[in-house]
Amino acid sequence: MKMIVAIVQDQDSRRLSDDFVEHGMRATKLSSTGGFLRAGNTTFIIGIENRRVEEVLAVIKGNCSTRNQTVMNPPTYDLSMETDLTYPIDVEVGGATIFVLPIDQFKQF
Ligand code: 2BA
Repeated sequence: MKMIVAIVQDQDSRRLSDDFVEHGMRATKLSSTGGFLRAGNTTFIIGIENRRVEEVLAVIKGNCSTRNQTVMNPPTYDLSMETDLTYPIDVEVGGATIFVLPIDQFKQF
């Protein structure tokens, strides 16, 4: 068994959630916040048999789009503060950031 952790954009989360149900894939949906943009996103936790991992990844891929977002004041690690941060920058966000983890045990009581 594997655990898939998928971070997706809020705009894609409803459709993805519906598709998980339609495909008989059990998922938990968490509200999360991106560390860079500090904007809301959605994290799904999916416990799934090894043989269905690729199927889950295909469902995620089919529902998540890449989008450009403009940030006015990106956070900086420049401690000298010499950089002018008032200009907008474009970042490409998503479709989905995915981690596939091994599971030692799965129990439900
Ligand atoms: P955020 O951290 O808000 O990042 C949003 C987008 O900003 C990223 O899109 C990336 O294009 C850009 N970005 C992030 N950190 C950056 C940096 N230090 N410098 C320049 N640009 C940067 P994605 O890569 O598609 O990530 C979307 C969201 O997925 C992230 O939101 C974060 O919540 C999560 N994520 C991405 N990589 C992760 C990782 N290695 N570990 C945990 N969460 C991750």
